Amino acid sequence: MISKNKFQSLNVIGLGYIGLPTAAVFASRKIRVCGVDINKETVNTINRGEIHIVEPDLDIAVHSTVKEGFLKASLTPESSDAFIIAVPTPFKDKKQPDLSCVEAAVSNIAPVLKKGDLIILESTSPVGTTEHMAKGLAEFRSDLRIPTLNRSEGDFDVFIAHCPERVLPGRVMRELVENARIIGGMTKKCAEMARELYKIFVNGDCLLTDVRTAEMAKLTENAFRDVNIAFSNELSLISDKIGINVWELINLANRHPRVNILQPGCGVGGHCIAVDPWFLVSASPELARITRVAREVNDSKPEWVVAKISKEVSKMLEGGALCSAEEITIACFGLTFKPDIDDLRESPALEITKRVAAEHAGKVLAVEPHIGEDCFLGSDDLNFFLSNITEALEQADILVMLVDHKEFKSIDKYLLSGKKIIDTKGIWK
Ligand code: SAJ
Repeated sequence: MISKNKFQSLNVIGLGYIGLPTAAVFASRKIRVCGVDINKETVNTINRGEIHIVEPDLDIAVHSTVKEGFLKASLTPESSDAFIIAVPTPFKDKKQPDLSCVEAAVSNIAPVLKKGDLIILESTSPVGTTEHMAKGLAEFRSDLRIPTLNRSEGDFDVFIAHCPERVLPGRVMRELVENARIIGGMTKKCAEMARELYKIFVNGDCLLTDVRTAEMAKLTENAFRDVNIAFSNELSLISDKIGINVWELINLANRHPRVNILQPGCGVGGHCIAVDPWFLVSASPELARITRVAREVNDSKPEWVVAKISKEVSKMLEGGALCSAEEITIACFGLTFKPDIDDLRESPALEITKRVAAEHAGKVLAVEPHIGEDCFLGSDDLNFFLSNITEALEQADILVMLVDHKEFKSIDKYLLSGKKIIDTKGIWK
């Protein structure tokens, strides 16, 4: 059945972890979607009905929507009823936001815009980015009346909104549909138009607000999680020093009806939690004090893990069973930025493994069941050996648990006996 919605066609700019699933879900609701990406290989892969990232159920959605003709990929945008921008917003030197991908997307869509179009920024952005984007569009298209200020009033030719994505990698296809959605409009009408678009597939509540509040809400959510994880990482350092099992400690504390501490680990990675809080800090350095310290605590955890491994090596040598560090093999379990995904972006586990391999005189193995060896082919800075679970358990003297993938949780405990274990996730305790 063809949708009766005002929106029959859509461009999604950026076909990454958010853009591609979003494009596929709209296309599965019979909207004609043109996904735009700067990477030719990505475009070709999608046009073959295949995907370039790992996300449960995404392959099925892309395959069927491409086959039915509702989804296609292209290097350039085309005229449509709505545009969703889902490009990266990383930070550059000194933790300052890098908006160059948003700016490039704006200059790409500007020529094809027409009266009545809706433009949505989905990328997580510092407060003020949607207005910056609108001003950019207004410069390119002085023939269109474009709202450029938060809470603008009056009649305009195009509608602009910020609707941050909030889905969790690994559960994207489900969360896209089920999660509540924050919709910030440059005007009230802009927010209402954006709600009409998202209601095509969103079953959760659509919560309308202005663009600045929507931008700030997304940063707040990720900074809140970062601060909570930083607290758990701080507890893990204190507990280690005084000989307490931090996971037992947190489990007990969390039995209080109003306490919910997250889990410590080897650090915080990914392209969101490890990045977005800096947008708050860079906007108000003198005010965002807890946010900054939390970032620093989480960012310093990998260093602590590396030092702990090095201490374990020294202890083994002092024990006298081995003469030199070269005889000691270390196996690091997990390289991705969190469990059960294939994403290495900002991964503290990868950083730790590389650093250990650079500093340790003996062999360093890495076990990562979610990444194929070809991913590392041609990489000049690969200074460790890729291994599998059995080989690593046989060869290594020190086992370092970095990422609690389900494959590692099910390792028989007797296979770990006799090994020195550094468990940053508390699964082999
Ligand atoms: N981590 C811990 N301890 C925990 C939970 C996570 O150390 O208890 C670590 C993970 O190992 C990982 C990092 O934090 O290295 C981030 O993982 P995550 O699962 O907390 O978050 P992301 O980056 O995958 O997704 C987050 C989510 N935000 C919130 O939960 C507030 C998601 O909903 C957002 O859509 C996403 O950021 C985003 O795109 O901004």
